[in-house]
Amino acid sequence: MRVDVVTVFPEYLAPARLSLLGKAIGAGTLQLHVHDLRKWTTDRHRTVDDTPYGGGPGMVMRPDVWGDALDDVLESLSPETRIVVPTPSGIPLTQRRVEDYAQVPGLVIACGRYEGIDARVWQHFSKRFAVDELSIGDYVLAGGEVVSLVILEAVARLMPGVLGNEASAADDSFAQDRPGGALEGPVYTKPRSWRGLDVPTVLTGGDHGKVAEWRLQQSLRRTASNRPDLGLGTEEITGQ
Ligand code: JBB
Repeated sequence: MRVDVVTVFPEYLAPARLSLLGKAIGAGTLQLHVHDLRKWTTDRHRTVDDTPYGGGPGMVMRPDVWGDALDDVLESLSPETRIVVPTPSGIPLTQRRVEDYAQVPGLVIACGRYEGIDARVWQHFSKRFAVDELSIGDYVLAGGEVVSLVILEAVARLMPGVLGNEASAADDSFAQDRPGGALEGPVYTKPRSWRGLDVPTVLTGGDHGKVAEWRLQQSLRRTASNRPDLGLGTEEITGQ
């Protein structure tokens, strides 16, 4: 698939060329195109922002600069391309949505800075493309660049041949087939005893039924403790 990222900090995307993502780019599985938004400015100071109408703190990114940038970037792209706009006010990124993105021909990720991008940009481009305002959590970042790295990595590891171990992608926290969407439990490897701490004996006993039962219990306990919002109460663990 093809991903275009538009940003005032194109160097921020350099880590995408490393590791698993870099391998996907090298193999041609992922085509990454990073664009400097300032290329579409027309004034001497290469201005991308201005003061907000109605008052308030900070600056807002100008619609004219973003409009010209997206006209050019989208020109040659499939109409099935999704426009993704990182914003703390967006819909939550979930593994389900990552799986959906992995199926489309391309994404254009529009990275805002300051207090965000003039809302008319999305009014305009949603006439021709699906636009997703997207949040990766309930906190505020300084810009959408880190969000674009998150999306790229989450999507790339689902592409054929990227992970190497095709089993791992399906069997992790947030896998849709885990009972009730519970989290993964703790994991262990050698040595069996480390700094006086032993691996739980059930994992070394060779009874695969007991191992599965123990892992389910650990998974539900961790989910109830760390993620009460996922709606798996302690009754699923204690049976009461
Ligand atoms: C960003 C977090 C954007 O779009 C907005 C907005 C508000 C505050 C800051 C930003 C910068 S971009 S992506 C995730 C922040 O409303």
